[in-house]
Amino acid sequence: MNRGVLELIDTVELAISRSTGHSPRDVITEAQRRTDSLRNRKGHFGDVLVVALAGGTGSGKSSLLNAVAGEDVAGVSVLRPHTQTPLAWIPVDHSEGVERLLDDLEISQRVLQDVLTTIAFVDLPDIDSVADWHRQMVESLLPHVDAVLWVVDPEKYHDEILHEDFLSPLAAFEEQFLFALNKIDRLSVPDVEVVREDLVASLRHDGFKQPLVFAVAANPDQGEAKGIDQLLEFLSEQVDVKRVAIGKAINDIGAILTELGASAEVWNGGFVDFELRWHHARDLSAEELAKDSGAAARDDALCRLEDFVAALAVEVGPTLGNRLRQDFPSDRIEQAVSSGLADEGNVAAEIANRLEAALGEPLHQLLWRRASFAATLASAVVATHQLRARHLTN
Ligand SMILES: Nc1nc2c(ncn2[C@@H]2O[C@H](COP(=O)(O)OP(=O)(O)OP(=O)(O)O)[C@@H](O)[C@H]2O)c(=O)[nH]1
Ligand SMILES: [Mg+2]
Repeated sequence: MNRGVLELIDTVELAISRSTGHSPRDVITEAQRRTDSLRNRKGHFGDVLVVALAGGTGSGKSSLLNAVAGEDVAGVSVLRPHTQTPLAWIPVDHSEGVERLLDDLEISQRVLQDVLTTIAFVDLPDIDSVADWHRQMVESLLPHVDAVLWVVDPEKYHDEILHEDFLSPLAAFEEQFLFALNKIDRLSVPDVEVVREDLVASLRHDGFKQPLVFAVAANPDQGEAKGIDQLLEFLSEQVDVKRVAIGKAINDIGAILTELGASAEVWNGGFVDFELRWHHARDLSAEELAKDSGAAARDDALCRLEDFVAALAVEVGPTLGNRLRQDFPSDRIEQAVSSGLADEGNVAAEIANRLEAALGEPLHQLLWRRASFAATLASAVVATHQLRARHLTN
């Protein structure tokens, strides 16, 4: 799915770039604006919700992944730091888009899972001890993943590096951030809420408006993990939210294409018999002029060719129509007729050749550009229908 939507956006952009001169300028500008906003949409453009786990060393990122998985997929250790290279835990049945995303992020450790069919987790090394792990890395992750789950523990949730180097400068990405206060088994029950509120307060201080904090115990010293179900419940709701957003994006692409096509009147296919009709008008004029090059015959030829251009201008819609009228005014057509009769003893074939060079070729070029625009548009429309069908059946 990921690949589908992004490739479709590429095709839409190609259609937009080819629409110049065929669709009105304001329609093109609006189509470009809407396409840009689709491209700038945050997160992974696919049917799997991709969540990255970030945080300080020992906060419990790998333990959280293991708790979600119900088995040990990620190495956990009391020795710090532990996770050295990122690990992706992805649904067995994932789209090619997920592979591409992991390739882009250079994540080669991939564990396939059939526990959560629509959620993938990426366990990252800690933010404080890996030498080249810096804020830019989180920033570069953000357009690819749907969410970053920051895992903190009750001892280090005030950590300066975490707040000053990461969270505060990235507060604008609040929509994509979630927080897990881990190791709540180390706190008394009333203290869990106190610490949670204190964390919320420091996140507000960092610039977050409504930070979302889940209290969990991924790997408690005693007993079962806590709070994982609530976290997963929330993430599955996000899967639905995301599906709706992608459905909207596909519909929006459909609307952009329809408007581009309608404003250029390319749907009626009225220009496809151009060659045939042009040859007819050209050859008939050439034959008559070869027989008689007097003023009346010239007027007849002029009228026939003018009618041809005028009819074409109506069929190709207002934008290209105006261009045709502008580029092929009466005096240009008159000149073409005169140039067709430049030599003494003209024969029809030669006149036809000269009419072809003076009118046929330039008209052909304009229409060829329109045909390639129409073809790009048509293939994008077909791809949109296919994608919508796939999205609805998924
Ligand atoms: N008491 C308690 N200990 C936990 C909990 N979650 C994790 N731990 C312990 O915390 C330690 C660190 O856990 P990890 O999961 O390796 O932490 P990490 O964030 O992946 O650390 P790095 O890979 O170094 O970044 C381990 O000894 C875990 O057993 C929890 O909920 N409660
Ligand atoms: Mg780890």
